[in-house]
Amino acid sequence: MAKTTTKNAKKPAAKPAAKPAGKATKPAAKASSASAKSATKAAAKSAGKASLKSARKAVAKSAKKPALTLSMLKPSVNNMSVRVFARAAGLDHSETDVWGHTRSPEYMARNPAHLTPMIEDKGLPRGVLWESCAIMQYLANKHGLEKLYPKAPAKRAMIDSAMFYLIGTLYPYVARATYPALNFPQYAGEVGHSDAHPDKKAEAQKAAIEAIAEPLEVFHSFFRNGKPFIGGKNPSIADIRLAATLEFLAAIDYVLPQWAKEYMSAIEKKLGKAYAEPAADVRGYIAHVKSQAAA
Ligand SMILES: N[C@@H](CCC(=O)N[C@@H](CS)C(=O)NCC(=O)O)C(=O)O
Repeated sequence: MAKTTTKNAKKPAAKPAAKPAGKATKPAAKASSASAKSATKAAAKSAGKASLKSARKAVAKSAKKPALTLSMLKPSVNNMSVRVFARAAGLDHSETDVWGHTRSPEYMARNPAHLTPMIEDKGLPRGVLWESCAIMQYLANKHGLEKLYPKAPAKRAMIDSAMFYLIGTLYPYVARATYPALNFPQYAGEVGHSDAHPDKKAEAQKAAIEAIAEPLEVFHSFFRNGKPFIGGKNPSIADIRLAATLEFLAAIDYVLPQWAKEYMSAIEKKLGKAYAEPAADVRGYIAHVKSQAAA
C-alpha cells in the first residue's frame, strides 16, 4: 500500500493545483516508477549523457511528489470513502485536512460547492473533482482498478446503481438520523435546520431512523444477493461507500442487522489498515461527540 501523507491546512492552500499540499513519504507506485524510468531515458537522450545524472535527480525528485492530492475532513464518511479507496488502491497521494477552510475564498475559488472530499489531479479539465463516488470512479478508470470497479458494462452498472441509490436514498436518511447527534448542520428546508419545536425535530429524526431499514435491506438482498460483497468476492467502490456510510449509525446506537455487522467486519478484514486507519478518525469523532453529550 502506498503511504499517505496528511497535513493540516494552516491556511487554505492558495494554489494547490500548482503546488501539491503534502509530500510523499514513499516512492511512487509501480506505474509511476516505470514512467519515471522512461522519462529519465527521454531526458537523457535529449540532453546528452553528461546530464544523465542531473536528469535522474530531477525525475527522482518529481517522482517523490504525489500528483494526487486529497482535501478532506476526518470525521466525515463521505471523505472516509475516498480515503479508504485511495489506500486500498495503493495510490500515491497526499491528504490535506481542510477543517474550517471549505468556505474560504481560496477553497471556494477552486470548488464553488465548498465540498470535501475533493481531489486535485493533473488532466482534470477544471483541475479539481469532488463527489466521493465520482472521485472513486475517475481514479479507478484512470488507474485501471478493475478489482474495485469492474469494467464489464453490466457489472459496472450494478456498482453505479448501488452508489447512486446510496447517495440519493440511503444517505439522506442517514444524515437526517445522525447529523443532530454528530453536531453537523442539516440541509436547508429540513425540519432539523428550521426553528421548529425540538419535539418536531425529534419526530423527523425518528422518522429518518425508521426509514433506514428498507434501503439497508435492499443492499443486502438485491445488491449483494448472496455474495460476500456488492462487488462479488471482493469489496468494490460501492462496498467501500456503503460500509463507510454505516459507520455513522454508531452515533445513534442504531442496531444494525446481523448481516450488516458481519459485512462491515468482512470489509475491514479484507482491506485491513486501508479501512481501519480512516475509520479510526470517524470512530474517534463519534466517541468524542458521545462523551460530550454524556457529560
Ligand atoms: N455527496 C457528497 C457529499 C459531500 C459532503 O457533504 N461533504 C461535506 C462533509 S460530509 C463537506 O465537505 N462540507 C463542508 C462544507 O459544506 O463547507 C459526496 O459524497 O462527496
